[in-house]
Amino acid sequence: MRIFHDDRQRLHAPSLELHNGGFTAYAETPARAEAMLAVLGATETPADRGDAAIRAVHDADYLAFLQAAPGLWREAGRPGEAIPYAFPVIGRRTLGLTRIDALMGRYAFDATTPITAHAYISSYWSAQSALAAADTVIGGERAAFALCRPPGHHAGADYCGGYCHINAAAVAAQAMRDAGRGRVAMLDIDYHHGNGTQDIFWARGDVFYASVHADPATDFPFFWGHADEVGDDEGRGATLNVPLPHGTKLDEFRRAQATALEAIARFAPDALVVSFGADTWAGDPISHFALETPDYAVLARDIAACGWPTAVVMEGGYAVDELGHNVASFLGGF
Ligand code: OKP
Ligand code: ZN
Repeated sequence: MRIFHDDRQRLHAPSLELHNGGFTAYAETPARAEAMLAVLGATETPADRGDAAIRAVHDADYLAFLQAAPGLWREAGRPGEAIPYAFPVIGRRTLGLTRIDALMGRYAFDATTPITAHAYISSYWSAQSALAAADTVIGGERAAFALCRPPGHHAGADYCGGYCHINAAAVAAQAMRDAGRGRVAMLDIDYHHGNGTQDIFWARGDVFYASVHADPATDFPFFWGHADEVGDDEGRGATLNVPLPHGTKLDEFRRAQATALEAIARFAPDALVVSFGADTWAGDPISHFALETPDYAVLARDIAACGWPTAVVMEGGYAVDELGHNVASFLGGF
């Protein structure tokens, strides 16, 4: 399987994150990509397809902000990484504020996603890797892998959060649509619900979003991913959420994925984008499922058996030492 990755995806390297009331080492590190590269072997550098496909998913003012934020932070006299702390929650106007802290809150939904000087460039190339995988699949290959890092599925059209700034999987799905694939499905099997992807396609009937994830009653991102969220307007019925409890093992996860695949089959997609996270692994430091390394091959075989041209986009997975093996197991299943 062709694998796409660009070195610039490893520039973004926040130092700390707010975790359970204190600061701990940032979990989403460049070492994650290095661990995958060490096991997977040869990768290809994606071509630069420009930002039109990114603009097809994200708002222009948000993308301008992502690029300006590190400079505004420095101009405000701040050391280190730009981190928000005040948010215009539902009901507050976003106003025309220009203070960096107001902008940070306006364009983020959490405080765990610093905008470093390299956040945009790393996320840009992560999206380019996803676009290369999408093009490969559109070109006739059965499957391709975008070794994305930073992840993307928590980023919405105009917000960052959950370690994500640009939604590479959504960019890939939209690119497939724009290349003439009439119906595109997305299967998100990261431990966390992909709230950004869900929001982006919430009111659209041409892109189906199905997610299997930890119950947001107990897990990040809390405010999305509940079973009664099914989409709206043209998109009503084109969103499916299957929340699962802590401790979930292969059998239960596989049944939930089968429910998602059956719904996708009824949608009858022309192509599939998989948001794959290995943070469902039993030893993941920030998650609470109990999948084992060989289980990923089982899940991948179930997906491959559906026969849809499939672009796999990497999302989470924070047990760095096992990450490469878990990803290799999954890709081997194809
Ligand atoms: C990104 B992806 C705070 C706990 C949760 C955000 C988790 C983002 C996961 N330290 N922080 O879906 O793997
Ligand atoms: Zn995750």
